Amino acid sequence: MIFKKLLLLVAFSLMLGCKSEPKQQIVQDKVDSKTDCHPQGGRSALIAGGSDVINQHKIQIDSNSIHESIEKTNEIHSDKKVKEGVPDGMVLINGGTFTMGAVGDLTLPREYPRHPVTVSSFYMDTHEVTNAEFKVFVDATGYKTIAERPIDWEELKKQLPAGTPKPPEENLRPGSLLFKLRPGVTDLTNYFQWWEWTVGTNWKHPDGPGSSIQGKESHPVVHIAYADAKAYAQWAGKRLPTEAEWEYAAQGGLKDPIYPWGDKDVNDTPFECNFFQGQFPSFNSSEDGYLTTAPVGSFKSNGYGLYDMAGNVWEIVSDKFDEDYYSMLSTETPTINPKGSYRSYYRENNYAKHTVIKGGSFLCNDSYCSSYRVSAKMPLETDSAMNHVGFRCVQDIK
Ligand SMILES: [Ca+2]
Ligand SMILES: [Ca+2]
Repeated sequence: MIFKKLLLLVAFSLMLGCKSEPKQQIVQDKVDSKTDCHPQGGRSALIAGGSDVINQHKIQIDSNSIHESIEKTNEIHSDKKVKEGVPDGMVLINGGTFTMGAVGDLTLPREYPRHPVTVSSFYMDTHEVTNAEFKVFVDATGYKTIAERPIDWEELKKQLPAGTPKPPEENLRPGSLLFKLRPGVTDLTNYFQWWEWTVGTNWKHPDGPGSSIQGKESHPVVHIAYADAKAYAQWAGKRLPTEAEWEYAAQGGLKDPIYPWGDKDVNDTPFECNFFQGQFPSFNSSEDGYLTTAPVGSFKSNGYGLYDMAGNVWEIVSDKFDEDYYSMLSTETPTINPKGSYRSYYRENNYAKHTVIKGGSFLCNDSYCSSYRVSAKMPLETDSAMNHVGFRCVQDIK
């Protein structure tokens, strides 16, 4: 299969006449009407039949409820500097105050308003959790990921509009969401087109049934849902980062950078991260060397020694996704160690619960969400896993 893909890529390169010359990237227009590349509703919507299920039943939300019962966490801020005892595979992120939210001109409303945030010091994994690392956890505990478990229709339908018909039994077998290149697709406003509910897909079979992680031990683990990431973190004596910790760390000590490496355009070579070149979603030229995941640490680290804070795979953080969350916070006084909104709120689909994911993936490019930006974020249904979503952990300083 991989060989076949390589052949196709070579054929495309020859057709484009750019085999031995520097490649001119195809620059797509930005899609204004849509902002996310994920299907609204995650696996529940795909299993139940696609975009119509969600779009015909949009919930009207009372905007007055947005400002109710805001929960802020005002823990004692610690900026103590620890020089010794950094756990293996982690770096110390010294706490501080930064401005969180929108930087650059490809931002989304959910990234506003910019607001000051203070985070305490913590340790952070230098790289996304790999297949090899996740296997140690599974071997030790027998843990089965969400994507490996049978689906209970009674639970699933709670995340769908009332009256949604039960899908065929074969769709309720364990599986995950798999991105499929769609040659010829030019309408980018329906992101159900390039995601498929694929039975038999999970972290051990990341590209679908029959695929494996052999030879991908150092690639980030994928098809991880929120509960899976939390379970791993707990077992490892760690936890998931808050979005504020993640964004602070991604800045790498720079002041208001667009990307973890600064403001150099993501499309300028040499590439700084694993993202999508070509024509989304029809043709991935993989000029950066990677069609899907790359081994962790294949690109330069940011100023804090953190790899792949942009691209490769999205990273699950602990905050609930609420696109109006930042409007609840002070723009004058730093919020100390914010842990996210009290509620999950995503206008496109408020049936499911969503968590925040950060950093973008090998599927991101400027024509869509440009989510390799430090301040970018997307929602992920808490019961859904995908082949471009993984995570990394942090640890408190004792
Ligand atoms: Ca790539
Ligand atoms: Ca990443």
